[in-house]
Amino acid sequence: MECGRRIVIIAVIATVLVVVIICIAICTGIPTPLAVTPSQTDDDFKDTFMERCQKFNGSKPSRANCQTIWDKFQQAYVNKDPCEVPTEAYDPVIAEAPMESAHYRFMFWSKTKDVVHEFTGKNNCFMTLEKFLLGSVLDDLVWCGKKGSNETFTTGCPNGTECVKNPVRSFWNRSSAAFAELAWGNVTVMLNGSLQTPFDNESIFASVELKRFEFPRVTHLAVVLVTQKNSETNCSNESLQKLKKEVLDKGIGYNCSAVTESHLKACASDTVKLSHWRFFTITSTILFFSFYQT
Ligand code: N1C
Repeated sequence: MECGRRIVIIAVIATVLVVVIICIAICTGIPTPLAVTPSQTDDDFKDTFMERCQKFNGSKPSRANCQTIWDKFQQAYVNKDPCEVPTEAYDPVIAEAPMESAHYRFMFWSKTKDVVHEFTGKNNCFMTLEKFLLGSVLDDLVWCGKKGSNETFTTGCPNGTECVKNPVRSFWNRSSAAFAELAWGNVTVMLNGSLQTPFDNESIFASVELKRFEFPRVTHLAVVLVTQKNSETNCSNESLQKLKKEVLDKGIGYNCSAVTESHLKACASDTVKLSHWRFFTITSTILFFSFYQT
């Protein structure tokens, strides 16, 4: 009997202890087998947003600006069906963080993001959308909202194949449009020479950016076709001929040159080792040759 009571007391204490441990684990976010793995919370996403915003170009913009930018950004998609976010929903945040045109060369890309970033990362000669505030803050992030909730979700968000008007796709469509409207002079696009169709009508470059290039604001488009050693695609590719026609029809100049990825990577790593002047010489050489090939 005595022994039975002792077992009951031990069982009660053990149960209380387990419940307390689980409660502490849930409250502090430590994962337990019984707790549902939480998706990234609204706060985590906002923290990343604010941190990147604050770090952008040192201390600018101020914390107050980042808060306003955040407020306008999340108003675009919170409490909305994640398949019904139009590009215009981002107009207020684009207006809050405008991009400024300066004396650099505009760089566009399609299916070549990594190599482009490697190439443009260490120098300010070429400007990509991800070098502006919103592009740099949101690069590689996923977000969406849900009707009836004021939270930002980062898992279970629809992608481009599930619905076109999803928050991420609409954001890139809207900011790419703003970036292309800003572009002027000789612009460059890096396309993927490992693909059969480097110029894809469905891409943001083709459907949003190119549509906004207008002569005389944009005078020339230099296509850099990034190839591998055994790539079969070259500048005479059918899709590139369509691109050439579309560009020439607008009165904009066109040229195309194929450059191997290893060559570009070598140039990119040279930017770290070499002086700016030497890098400028290499970059200019690539661009110079690109003008004499079609
Ligand atoms: O559809 P894409 O390429 O042709 O879009 C690339 C094109 C670039 O010139 C950029 O200026 O559009 C702009 N852009 C981005 O800067 C960007 N950063 C990250 C478009 N999309 C961007 N992303 C993400 O990559 C976003 O999720 C979008 O849907 C993809 C498109 O990449 P892609 O198909 O290689």
